[in-house]
Amino acid sequence: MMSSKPVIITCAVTGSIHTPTMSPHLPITPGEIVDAAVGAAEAGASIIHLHARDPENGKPTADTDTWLQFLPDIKQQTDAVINVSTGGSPGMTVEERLAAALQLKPEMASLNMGSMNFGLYPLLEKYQDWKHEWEPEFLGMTRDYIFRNTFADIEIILKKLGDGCGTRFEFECYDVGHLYNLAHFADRGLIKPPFLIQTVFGLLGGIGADGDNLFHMRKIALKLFGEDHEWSVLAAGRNQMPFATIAGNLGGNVRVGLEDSLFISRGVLAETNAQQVAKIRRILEDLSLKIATPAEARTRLALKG
Ligand code: KMH
Ligand code: ZN
Repeated sequence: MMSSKPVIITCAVTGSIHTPTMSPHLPITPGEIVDAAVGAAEAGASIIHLHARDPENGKPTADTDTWLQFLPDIKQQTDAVINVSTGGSPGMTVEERLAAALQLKPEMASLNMGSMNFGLYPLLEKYQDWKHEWEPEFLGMTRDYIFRNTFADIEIILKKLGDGCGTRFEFECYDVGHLYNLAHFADRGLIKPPFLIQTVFGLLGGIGADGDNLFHMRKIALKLFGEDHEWSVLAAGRNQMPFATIAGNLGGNVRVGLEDSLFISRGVLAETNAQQVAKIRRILEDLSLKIATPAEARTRLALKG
């Protein structure tokens, strides 16, 4: 049965996977990140998921001062929910990944629900003529990279950021086991519903972007969390829009943005994050679905506002 609930669109504007060589449109500087976030919010995103990059070379950074160069402006210019990554980027320690969020005390932060291999090297093989030396080194590192999110790490983030700062979470689940990890923390009373469950498809190391997997993740999330969760979907690369379209039509929420795909259609780079938000909004509205406002997202996710 199709839900009539408005679809919450999250836009992840820059991330820490793509590098400057891959697209001239990837937001890098604080000004570019502000413009990307404001444009995405104006196009219909009610949540903006953020990472910081070194303005000089685009490398993902954990430096809180860099965050402070764009976050206040985004808050001032939009009503969107700010979601700060605690996933950071390959190579950062868990402490580094958490540092900015602990100071910024955002309404939302991402929380990755299990350790996994994280392979970016297929991207490495697609590009040449790198703009910066760090890019091939960074992508090559993921031939043997473990994205660390142990039970103890997760518990620390829940306590320090959740209990300590009133931040609520986008629970990133890259495979079926991550849903059970989340249920474990719910059973222990360390998290309270409603849970925003971001099911992630198509990253090497996580569950593949196969339609059967989408339905399976949805089914298990429903079994484990029932009415206590808001289901959302992101798929990397070319599966971004098809998966978001299916999720929206199944009563789910969606995430788009240049963090997850650099493209607007086959072989065509997105020039802005807003283009991707506008596209999924258009598709969903054409299918008679409504788009959630930031106020609706805050209520449904029980955010501190
Ligand atoms: N890069 C995404 C697939 C995080 O920032 O904590 C997942 C993500 C992780 O957004
Ligand atoms: Zn992220």
